[in-house]
Amino acid sequence: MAQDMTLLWCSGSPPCWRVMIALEEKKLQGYNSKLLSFEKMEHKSQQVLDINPRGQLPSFKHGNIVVNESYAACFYLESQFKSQGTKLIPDGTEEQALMYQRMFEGLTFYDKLSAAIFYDYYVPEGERLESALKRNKEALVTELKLWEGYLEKLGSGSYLAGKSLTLADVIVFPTVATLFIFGLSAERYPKLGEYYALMKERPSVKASWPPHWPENLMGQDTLKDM
Ligand SMILES: N[C@@H](CCC(=O)N[C@@H](CS)C(=O)NCC(=O)O)C(=O)O
Repeated sequence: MAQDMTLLWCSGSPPCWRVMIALEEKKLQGYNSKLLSFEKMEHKSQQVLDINPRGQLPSFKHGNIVVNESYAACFYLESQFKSQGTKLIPDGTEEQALMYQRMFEGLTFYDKLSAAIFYDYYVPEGERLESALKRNKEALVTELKLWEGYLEKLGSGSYLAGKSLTLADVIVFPTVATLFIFGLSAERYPKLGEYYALMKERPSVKASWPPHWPENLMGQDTLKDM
């Protein structure tokens, strides 16, 4: 069924991972999956540019339809395959509102994470400032406290918008996983730690786990003092 779908992606990219989790949850296994190398600049190859003029990953095609933006691809998959696999948009008014709220706050969360851990990638060498990196890390701490509070309010074993998995989890979980891979302490952020553990067990997450994240990368300590 998914043979007419193609996903170009790179390992460890939260935007790519969102789409992969959505495909798994919607039972769309069997799509054409092409792992590209960021280091080799394959995201700027003709193969990508033909689908995505921005030269970014994910790049996603279903038949002749192109939906590259990760949020858009997740919404598209849910609306095209509504009755297949996990229902990702809840019917309940409150749960649905919370899902929308959290998934779009997820953009800010991802920006704050990126500014703290990919600082050297985004800022050229001569323009880097210790004070700016410190400020970015402080902004991430403020953000982390917000999400810790959201999860605390929902209670143990909850997903981001309530008792069931929704698009908010599909979209925000890769950000949370990246935090822990980069050394965030589950002792300091126990609710986020619990949520990470809950999501890690989902077959969709296991099936799409970034291949370059073996256990031996867990020692990364960029965020250990946050
Ligand atoms: N808004 C896009 C962002 C995609 C994105 O930034 N992808 C990164 C990989 S994580 C990329 O391809 N960066 C290369 C570039 O921007 O040139 C989405 O959510 O799909």
